[in-house]
Amino acid sequence: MKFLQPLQETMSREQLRDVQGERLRAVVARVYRDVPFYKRKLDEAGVHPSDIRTIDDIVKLPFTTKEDFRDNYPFGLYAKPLSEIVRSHASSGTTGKPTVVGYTKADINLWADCCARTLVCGGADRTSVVQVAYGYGLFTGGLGMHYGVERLGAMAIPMSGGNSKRQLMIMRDFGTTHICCTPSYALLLAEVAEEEGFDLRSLGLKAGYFGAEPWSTSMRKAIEERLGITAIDIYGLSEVIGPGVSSECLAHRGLHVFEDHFFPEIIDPVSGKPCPDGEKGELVFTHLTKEGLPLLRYRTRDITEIDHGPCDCGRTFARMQRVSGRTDDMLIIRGVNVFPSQIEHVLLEIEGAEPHYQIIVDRRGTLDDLEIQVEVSPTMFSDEVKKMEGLRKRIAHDIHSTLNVTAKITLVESKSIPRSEGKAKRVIDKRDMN
Ligand code: DLL
Repeated sequence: MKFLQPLQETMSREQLRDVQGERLRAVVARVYRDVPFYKRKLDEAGVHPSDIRTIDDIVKLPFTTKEDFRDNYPFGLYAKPLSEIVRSHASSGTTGKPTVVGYTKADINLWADCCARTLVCGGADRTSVVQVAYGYGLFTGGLGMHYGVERLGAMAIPMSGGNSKRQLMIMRDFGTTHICCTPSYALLLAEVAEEEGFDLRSLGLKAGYFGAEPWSTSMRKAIEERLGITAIDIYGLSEVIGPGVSSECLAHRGLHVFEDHFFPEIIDPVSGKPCPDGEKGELVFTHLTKEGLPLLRYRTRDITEIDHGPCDCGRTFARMQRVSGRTDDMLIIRGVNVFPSQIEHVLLEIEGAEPHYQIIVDRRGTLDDLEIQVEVSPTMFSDEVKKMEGLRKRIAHDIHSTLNVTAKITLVESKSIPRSEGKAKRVIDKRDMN
Protein backbone atom coordinates (compact mmCIF):
# COMPACT_ATOMS: atom_id res chain seq x y z
CA MET A 1 0.00 0.00 0.00
CA LYS A 2 1.67 3.18 -1.20
CA PHE A 3 -0.87 5.85 -0.27
CA LEU A 4 -4.01 5.95 1.82
CA GLN A 5 -5.70 8.52 -0.43
CA PRO A 6 -3.78 8.60 -3.73
CA LEU A 7 -6.06 11.19 -5.38
CA GLN A 8 -5.37 13.73 -2.69
CA GLU A 9 -1.80 12.78 -1.82
CA THR A 10 -0.49 12.85 -5.38
CA MET A 11 -2.57 15.56 -7.08
CA SER A 12 -0.63 18.07 -9.17
CA ARG A 13 0.57 21.24 -7.48
CA GLU A 14 -1.71 23.34 -9.75
CA GLN A 15 -4.73 21.28 -8.85
CA LEU A 16 -3.80 21.46 -5.17
CA ARG A 17 -3.53 25.25 -5.34
CA ASP A 18 -7.04 25.44 -6.78
CA VAL A 19 -8.42 23.19 -4.07
CA GLN A 20 -6.62 25.22 -1.40
CA GLY A 21 -7.91 28.53 -2.81
CA GLU A 22 -11.47 27.29 -2.94
CA ARG A 23 -11.28 25.93 0.59
CA LEU A 24 -9.66 29.08 1.93
CA ARG A 25 -12.48 31.22 0.52
CA ALA A 26 -15.03 28.99 2.21
CA VAL A 27 -13.32 28.85 5.59
CA VAL A 28 -12.78 32.62 5.77
CA ALA A 29 -16.45 33.23 4.96
CA ARG A 30 -17.45 30.69 7.58
CA VAL A 31 -15.36 32.05 10.48
CA TYR A 32 -16.37 35.62 9.58
CA ARG A 33 -20.00 34.58 9.89
CA ASP A 34 -19.79 32.18 12.84
CA VAL A 35 -16.93 33.23 15.15
CA PRO A 36 -17.31 36.71 16.72
CA PHE A 37 -13.56 36.72 17.46
CA TYR A 38 -12.75 36.42 13.74
CA LYS A 39 -15.43 38.89 12.66
CA ARG A 40 -13.79 41.45 14.95
CA LYS A 41 -10.26 40.51 13.93
CA LEU A 42 -10.94 40.69 10.18
CA ASP A 43 -12.86 43.96 10.55
CA GLU A 44 -9.94 45.42 12.51
CA ALA A 45 -7.50 44.28 9.82
CA GLY A 46 -9.75 45.80 7.16
CA VAL A 47 -10.14 42.46 5.36
CA HIS A 48 -13.47 41.19 4.06
CA PRO A 49 -14.07 37.56 2.99
CA SER A 50 -14.65 38.86 -0.56
CA ASP A 51 -10.98 39.98 -0.63
CA ILE A 52 -9.92 36.32 -0.60
CA ARG A 53 -9.88 34.81 -4.10
CA THR A 54 -6.87 32.54 -4.44
CA ILE A 55 -4.57 30.87 -1.93
CA ASP A 56 -2.06 33.70 -2.46
CA ASP A 57 -4.48 36.08 -0.76
CA ILE A 58 -3.79 34.29 2.53
CA VAL A 59 -1.11 36.90 3.36
CA LYS A 60 -3.89 39.49 3.75
CA LEU A 61 -5.25 37.65 6.77
CA PRO A 62 -4.26 38.45 10.36
CA PHE A 63 -2.42 35.90 12.52
CA THR A 64 -3.94 33.87 15.36
CA THR A 65 -1.84 33.13 18.45
CA LYS A 66 -1.88 30.97 21.57
CA GLU A 67 -2.84 34.09 23.54
CA ASP A 68 -6.07 34.21 21.54
CA PHE A 69 -6.89 30.78 22.96
CA ARG A 70 -6.23 32.04 26.49
CA ASP A 71 -8.43 35.10 25.94
CA ASN A 72 -11.27 32.95 24.62
CA TYR A 73 -10.98 30.08 27.12
CA PRO A 74 -12.48 27.53 27.01
CA PHE A 75 -14.76 27.40 23.95
CA GLY A 76 -14.76 30.97 22.57
CA LEU A 77 -13.01 30.07 19.31
CA TYR A 78 -15.33 27.18 18.46
CA ALA A 79 -17.13 27.74 15.18
CA LYS A 80 -19.94 25.29 15.87
CA PRO A 81 -22.47 25.06 18.69
CA LEU A 82 -21.49 22.63 21.45
CA SER A 83 -24.27 20.31 20.28
CA GLU A 84 -22.14 19.59 17.19
CA ILE A 85 -18.84 19.22 19.03
CA VAL A 86 -18.25 15.56 19.80
CA ARG A 87 -14.89 15.82 21.54
CA SER A 88 -12.52 18.32 23.18
CA HIS A 89 -8.81 17.87 23.84
CA ALA A 90 -6.36 20.24 25.54
CA SER A 91 -2.68 21.07 25.73
CA SER A 92 -0.64 23.32 27.98
CA GLY A 93 -1.43 27.00 27.97
CA THR A 94 1.16 29.58 28.94
CA THR A 95 -0.30 29.97 32.45
CA GLY A 96 -2.70 27.97 34.60
CA LYS A 97 -5.35 27.31 31.96
CA PRO A 98 -4.99 24.79 29.15
CA THR A 99 -5.46 25.46 25.43
CA VAL A 100 -8.75 23.79 24.50
CA VAL A 101 -9.60 22.40 21.07
CA GLY A 102 -12.90 20.98 19.75
CA TYR A 103 -13.83 18.51 17.01
CA THR A 104 -17.07 17.83 15.16
CA LYS A 105 -17.84 14.34 13.86
CA ALA A 106 -16.40 15.35 10.47
CA ASP A 107 -13.23 16.62 12.17
CA ILE A 108 -12.74 13.30 13.93
CA ASN A 109 -13.05 11.55 10.56
CA LEU A 110 -10.62 13.95 8.94
CA TRP A 111 -8.19 13.44 11.83
CA ALA A 112 -8.45 9.65 11.48
CA ASP A 113 -7.66 10.00 7.75
CA CYS A 114 -4.61 12.16 8.45
CA CYS A 115 -3.26 9.79 11.11
CA ALA A 116 -3.89 6.85 8.78
CA ARG A 117 -1.98 8.68 6.02
CA THR A 118 0.85 9.09 8.54
CA LEU A 119 0.85 5.37 9.25
CA VAL A 120 0.95 4.53 5.54
CA CYS A 121 3.81 7.02 5.09
CA GLY A 122 5.88 4.79 7.37
CA GLY A 123 4.89 1.55 5.66
CA ALA A 124 2.00 0.27 7.81
CA ASP A 125 -0.97 -1.45 6.16
CA ARG A 126 -4.10 -3.37 7.13
CA THR A 127 -2.11 -6.34 8.35
CA SER A 128 -0.08 -4.25 10.81
CA VAL A 129 -0.28 -4.54 14.58
CA VAL A 130 0.18 -1.05 15.96
CA GLN A 131 1.02 -0.44 19.60
CA VAL A 132 -0.08 3.05 20.58
CA ALA A 133 2.08 4.13 23.52
CA TYR A 134 1.27 7.84 23.39
CA GLY A 135 -0.83 8.99 26.33
CA TYR A 136 -4.61 8.60 26.00
CA GLY A 137 -6.59 11.44 27.52
CA LEU A 138 -6.68 15.18 26.98
CA PHE A 139 -3.37 14.83 25.09
CA THR A 140 -4.06 14.25 21.40
CA GLY A 141 -1.32 11.64 20.81
CA GLY A 142 -3.03 8.45 21.99
CA LEU A 143 -6.57 8.86 20.68
CA GLY A 144 -5.38 10.56 17.50
CA MET A 145 -3.11 7.72 16.41
CA HIS A 146 -5.60 5.14 17.69
CA TYR A 147 -8.33 6.35 15.34
CA GLY A 148 -5.76 6.46 12.55
CA VAL A 149 -4.94 2.77 13.09
CA GLU A 150 -8.61 1.83 13.01
CA ARG A 151 -9.22 3.98 9.92
CA LEU A 152 -6.39 2.14 8.19
CA GLY A 153 -7.92 -1.18 9.18
CA ALA A 154 -4.84 -2.31 11.08
CA MET A 155 -5.06 -3.58 14.66
CA ALA A 156 -4.65 -1.01 17.42
CA ILE A 157 -3.18 -1.93 20.79
CA PRO A 158 -4.20 0.96 23.04
CA MET A 159 -1.41 0.77 25.62
CA SER A 160 -1.09 4.48 26.46
CA GLY A 161 2.25 5.53 27.98
CA GLY A 162 4.24 3.97 30.80
CA ASN A 163 4.50 0.49 32.29
CA SER A 164 7.46 -0.47 30.16
CA LYS A 165 7.76 -4.15 31.13
CA ARG A 166 4.13 -4.67 30.22
CA GLN A 167 4.64 -2.81 26.94
CA LEU A 168 7.44 -5.23 26.11
CA MET A 169 5.44 -8.30 27.07
CA ILE A 170 2.50 -7.20 24.88
CA MET A 171 4.86 -6.30 22.07
CA ARG A 172 6.23 -9.83 22.03
CA ASP A 173 2.98 -11.72 22.70
CA PHE A 174 0.78 -9.73 20.28
CA GLY A 175 3.40 -9.52 17.55
CA THR A 176 3.56 -5.73 17.37
CA THR A 177 4.85 -4.54 13.99
CA HIS A 178 4.64 -0.78 14.51
CA ILE A 179 4.95 1.39 17.60
CA CYS A 180 3.81 4.97 18.24
CA CYS A 181 5.44 6.86 21.13
CA THR A 182 7.72 9.76 21.93
CA PRO A 183 11.32 9.21 20.78
CA SER A 184 12.58 9.39 24.36
CA TYR A 185 10.12 6.70 25.40
CA ALA A 186 11.35 4.48 22.57
CA LEU A 187 14.85 4.74 24.00
CA LEU A 188 13.59 3.96 27.49
CA LEU A 189 11.87 0.85 26.14
CA ALA A 190 15.18 -0.18 24.58
CA GLU A 191 16.91 0.30 27.90
CA VAL A 192 14.35 -1.69 29.86
CA ALA A 193 14.48 -4.43 27.23
CA GLU A 194 18.25 -4.66 27.63
CA GLU A 195 17.95 -4.86 31.42
CA GLU A 196 15.37 -7.65 31.07
CA GLY A 197 17.56 -9.55 28.62
CA PHE A 198 14.89 -9.06 25.96
CA ASP A 199 16.10 -8.80 22.38
CA LEU A 200 13.92 -6.18 20.71
CA ARG A 201 15.62 -6.75 17.39
CA SER A 202 14.40 -10.33 17.29
CA LEU A 203 10.72 -9.24 17.31
CA GLY A 204 8.74 -8.43 14.19
CA LEU A 205 8.97 -4.66 14.75
CA LYS A 206 9.30 -2.76 11.48
CA ALA A 207 8.81 0.94 12.11
CA GLY A 208 8.00 3.46 14.80
CA TYR A 209 6.17 6.79 14.59
CA PHE A 210 7.93 9.23 16.85
CA GLY A 211 6.97 12.79 17.64
CA ALA A 212 5.42 15.18 20.15
CA GLU A 213 8.89 16.41 21.14
CA PRO A 214 12.09 17.47 19.39
CA TRP A 215 14.64 14.75 18.74
CA SER A 216 18.09 14.69 17.25
CA THR A 217 19.66 12.67 14.44
CA SER A 218 21.77 10.86 17.02
CA MET A 219 18.57 9.83 18.83
CA ARG A 220 17.20 8.57 15.52
CA LYS A 221 20.30 6.49 14.96
CA ALA A 222 20.18 5.06 18.47
CA ILE A 223 16.48 4.16 18.14
CA GLU A 224 16.91 2.53 14.74
CA GLU A 225 19.85 0.47 15.95
CA ARG A 226 18.52 -0.56 19.32
CA LEU A 227 15.00 -1.38 18.18
CA GLY A 228 16.01 -2.65 14.74
CA ILE A 229 13.38 -0.49 12.99
CA THR A 230 12.87 2.47 10.68
CA ALA A 231 12.15 5.64 12.64
CA ILE A 232 9.51 7.99 11.19
CA ASP A 233 9.30 11.56 12.42
CA ILE A 234 5.68 12.63 12.87
CA TYR A 235 4.62 16.15 13.71
CA GLY A 236 1.47 17.82 14.92
CA LEU A 237 -0.01 20.11 17.51
CA SER A 238 -3.34 20.14 19.30
CA GLU A 239 -4.35 23.54 17.98
CA VAL A 240 -4.12 22.26 14.41
CA ILE A 241 -5.55 18.75 15.07
CA GLY A 242 -2.99 16.68 17.04
CA PRO A 243 -0.72 14.12 15.33
CA GLY A 244 -1.44 13.83 11.60
CA VAL A 245 -0.35 17.30 10.51
CA SER A 246 2.81 16.11 8.77
CA SER A 247 4.81 12.93 8.49
CA GLU A 248 8.06 11.66 7.11
CA CYS A 249 7.81 9.03 4.37
CA LEU A 250 10.23 6.20 3.73
CA ALA A 251 12.34 8.52 1.54
CA HIS A 252 13.28 10.40 4.75
CA ARG A 253 13.51 13.78 3.04
CA GLY A 254 11.41 15.82 5.42
CA LEU A 255 7.84 15.61 6.68
CA HIS A 256 4.97 15.82 4.14
CA VAL A 257 2.45 18.38 5.33
CA PHE A 258 -1.14 17.31 4.65
CA GLU A 259 -1.69 20.57 2.83
CA ASP A 260 -5.11 19.81 1.43
CA HIS A 261 -6.32 20.34 5.02
CA PHE A 262 -3.61 22.37 6.78
CA PHE A 263 -2.04 25.14 4.72
CA PRO A 264 1.55 25.79 5.84
CA GLU A 265 3.51 29.04 5.61
CA ILE A 266 6.95 29.94 6.91
CA ILE A 267 7.26 33.50 8.16
CA ASP A 268 9.93 35.66 9.66
CA PRO A 269 8.92 35.60 13.34
CA VAL A 270 9.81 39.26 13.79
CA SER A 271 8.45 40.93 10.66
CA GLY A 272 5.69 38.40 9.94
CA LYS A 273 6.74 38.40 6.25
CA PRO A 274 6.72 35.09 4.30
CA CYS A 275 10.07 33.28 3.88
CA PRO A 276 11.00 31.53 0.60
CA ASP A 277 11.58 27.77 0.37
CA GLY A 278 14.76 26.67 2.12
CA GLU A 279 14.78 29.54 4.60
CA LYS A 280 14.14 28.87 8.26
CA GLY A 281 11.31 30.69 10.00
CA GLU A 282 8.19 30.18 12.08
CA LEU A 283 5.67 27.64 10.86
CA VAL A 284 2.11 28.97 10.48
CA PHE A 285 -1.01 26.93 9.69
CA THR A 286 -4.42 27.76 8.28
CA HIS A 287 -7.23 25.21 8.47
CA LEU A 288 -8.85 24.61 5.12
CA THR A 289 -11.49 22.06 6.09
CA LYS A 290 -11.81 21.87 9.86
CA GLU A 291 -15.28 22.63 11.21
CA GLY A 292 -15.17 22.80 15.01
CA LEU A 293 -12.20 25.09 15.42
CA PRO A 294 -10.92 26.53 12.14
CA LEU A 295 -7.93 28.82 12.63
CA LEU A 296 -6.52 31.42 10.28
CA ARG A 297 -2.73 31.72 10.14
CA TYR A 298 -2.04 30.12 13.52
CA ARG A 299 1.50 30.80 14.71
CA THR A 300 2.93 27.52 15.98
CA ARG A 301 6.17 29.05 17.36
CA ASP A 302 7.97 26.05 15.83
CA ILE A 303 10.97 26.81 13.66
CA THR A 304 11.54 24.91 10.44
CA GLU A 305 11.84 25.34 6.67
CA ILE A 306 9.75 24.09 3.77
CA ASP A 307 10.48 22.52 0.37
CA HIS A 308 7.74 22.36 -2.29
CA GLY A 309 9.85 20.23 -4.66
CA PRO A 310 8.88 16.66 -5.63
CA CYS A 311 9.70 13.67 -3.44
CA ASP A 312 10.76 10.16 -4.49
CA CYS A 313 7.72 8.66 -2.78
CA GLY A 314 5.32 10.28 -5.26
CA ARG A 315 3.46 12.48 -2.78
CA THR A 316 3.16 16.04 -4.02
CA PHE A 317 2.67 17.59 -0.60
CA ALA A 318 5.40 20.01 0.52
CA ARG A 319 7.95 18.76 3.02
CA MET A 320 8.93 20.55 6.21
CA GLN A 321 12.29 19.82 7.79
CA ARG A 322 12.45 18.52 11.32
CA VAL A 323 11.53 21.19 13.89
CA SER A 324 14.80 22.77 14.97
CA GLY A 325 13.61 25.00 17.79
CA ARG A 326 10.94 27.38 19.01
CA THR A 327 10.47 31.11 18.99
CA ASP A 328 9.23 31.05 22.58
CA ASP A 329 10.49 29.41 25.75
CA MET A 330 8.25 26.33 25.71
CA LEU A 331 10.05 23.21 26.87
CA ILE A 332 8.95 19.67 26.20
CA ILE A 333 9.71 17.43 29.14
CA ARG A 334 8.92 13.73 28.75
CA GLY A 335 6.51 14.69 25.99
CA VAL A 336 4.68 17.26 28.12
CA ASN A 337 4.71 20.90 27.04
CA VAL A 338 5.90 23.17 29.83
CA PHE A 339 6.06 26.96 29.82
CA PRO A 340 8.27 28.62 32.46
CA SER A 341 5.40 31.07 32.97
CA GLN A 342 3.22 28.18 34.19
CA ILE A 343 5.81 27.40 36.88
CA GLU A 344 5.91 31.04 37.91
CA HIS A 345 2.13 31.07 38.09
CA VAL A 346 2.17 28.12 40.52
CA LEU A 347 4.91 29.65 42.69
CA LEU A 348 3.08 32.96 43.01
CA GLU A 349 0.17 31.14 44.62
CA ILE A 350 2.30 29.55 47.34
CA GLU A 351 3.16 31.47 50.48
CA GLY A 352 6.85 31.35 51.25
CA ALA A 353 7.94 30.65 47.66
CA GLU A 354 9.47 33.60 45.84
CA PRO A 355 9.00 34.15 42.10
CA HIS A 356 12.77 33.71 41.72
CA TYR A 357 13.44 30.33 40.27
CA GLN A 358 15.57 28.44 37.85
CA ILE A 359 14.61 25.45 35.77
CA ILE A 360 17.27 22.88 35.04
CA VAL A 361 16.51 20.25 32.42
CA ASP A 362 18.85 17.38 31.88
CA ARG A 363 18.68 13.91 30.44
CA ARG A 364 19.21 11.10 32.91
CA GLY A 365 19.76 8.00 30.81
CA THR A 366 17.02 8.30 28.23
CA LEU A 367 14.53 10.33 30.27
CA ASP A 368 14.30 14.06 30.79
CA ASP A 369 14.91 15.23 34.31
CA LEU A 370 13.36 18.45 35.60
CA GLU A 371 14.70 20.30 38.60
CA ILE A 372 13.27 23.58 39.84
CA GLN A 373 15.32 25.63 42.24
CA VAL A 374 13.07 27.99 44.16
CA GLU A 375 14.03 30.80 46.48
CA VAL A 376 12.32 30.81 49.83
CA SER A 377 11.35 34.12 51.47
CA PRO A 378 13.65 35.03 54.40
CA THR A 379 10.76 34.80 56.86
CA MET A 380 10.00 31.27 55.74
CA PHE A 381 13.56 30.05 55.41
CA SER A 382 14.05 28.02 58.51
CA ASP A 383 16.31 25.49 60.11
CA GLU A 384 13.28 23.46 60.89
CA VAL A 385 13.47 20.54 58.51
CA LYS A 386 9.78 19.71 58.85
CA LYS A 387 8.66 23.19 57.81
CA MET A 388 10.93 23.29 54.79
CA GLU A 389 9.96 19.77 53.78
CA GLY A 390 6.28 20.76 53.94
CA LEU A 391 6.90 23.69 51.61
CA ARG A 392 8.93 21.56 49.22
CA LYS A 393 6.21 18.93 49.06
CA ARG A 394 3.51 21.54 48.50
CA ILE A 395 5.42 23.05 45.57
CA ALA A 396 6.12 19.62 44.08
CA HIS A 397 2.46 18.70 44.43
CA ASP A 398 1.12 21.92 42.87
CA ILE A 399 3.62 21.75 40.01
CA HIS A 400 2.59 18.18 39.31
CA SER A 401 -1.12 18.89 39.41
CA THR A 402 -0.82 21.92 37.10
CA LEU A 403 1.86 20.78 34.68
CA ASN A 404 1.46 17.03 34.82
CA VAL A 405 5.19 16.46 35.18
CA THR A 406 7.22 15.43 38.20
CA ALA A 407 9.89 17.91 39.20
CA LYS A 408 12.62 17.72 41.77
CA ILE A 409 12.19 20.84 43.92
CA THR A 410 15.24 22.33 45.59
CA LEU A 411 14.65 25.15 48.06
CA VAL A 412 17.39 27.75 48.16
CA GLU A 413 18.01 30.80 50.28
CA SER A 414 16.67 34.19 49.26
CA LYS A 415 18.87 36.02 46.73
CA SER A 416 20.95 32.95 45.88
CA ILE A 417 19.71 32.57 42.30
CA PRO A 418 21.78 34.85 40.04
CA ARG A 419 19.93 38.02 39.07
CA SER A 420 20.13 39.30 35.57
CA GLU A 421 20.01 42.86 34.35
CA GLY A 422 18.37 41.89 31.14
CA LYS A 423 16.14 38.92 30.45
CA ALA A 424 16.20 36.53 33.39
CA LYS A 425 17.80 33.22 32.46
CA ARG A 426 15.12 30.95 33.81
CA VAL A 427 15.99 27.80 31.95
CA ILE A 428 19.20 25.83 31.76
CA ASP A 429 18.68 23.07 29.23
CA LYS A 430 21.54 20.60 29.28
CA ARG A 431 19.99 18.18 26.78
CA ASP A 432 21.74 17.78 23.46
CA MET A 433 19.26 18.17 20.62
CA ASN A 434 21.66 18.18 17.68
O1 DLL B 1 2.44 16.82 20.62
C1 DLL B 1 0.72 16.23 19.02
C2 DLL B 1 1.49 15.01 18.65
C3 DLL B 1 1.26 13.82 19.29
C4 DLL B 1 2.43 15.06 17.62
C5 DLL B 1 1.93 12.67 18.93
C6 DLL B 1 3.13 13.91 17.23
C7 DLL B 1 2.88 12.73 17.89
P1 DLL B 1 0.92 19.23 21.54
O2 DLL B 1 0.92 18.57 22.87
O3 DLL B 1 -0.05 20.33 21.31
O4 DLL B 1 0.62 18.20 20.40
O5 DLL B 1 2.40 19.76 21.27
C8 DLL B 1 2.70 20.37 20.06
O6 DLL B 1 5.00 19.62 20.18
O7 DLL B 1 4.21 22.68 18.55
C9 DLL B 1 6.07 21.08 18.68
O8 DLL B 1 6.75 22.08 19.41
C10 DLL B 1 6.18 19.74 19.41
N1 DLL B 1 6.26 18.63 18.46
C11 DLL B 1 5.28 17.81 18.04
N2 DLL B 1 5.77 16.89 17.16
C12 DLL B 1 7.10 17.15 17.03
C13 DLL B 1 8.17 16.58 16.28
C14 DLL B 1 1.38 17.09 20.10
N3 DLL B 1 8.00 15.52 15.47
C15 DLL B 1 4.17 20.76 20.02
N4 DLL B 1 9.40 17.16 16.38
C16 DLL B 1 4.57 21.32 18.68
C17 DLL B 1 9.61 18.23 17.18
C18 DLL B 1 7.41 18.27 17.85
N5 DLL B 1 8.65 18.79 17.92
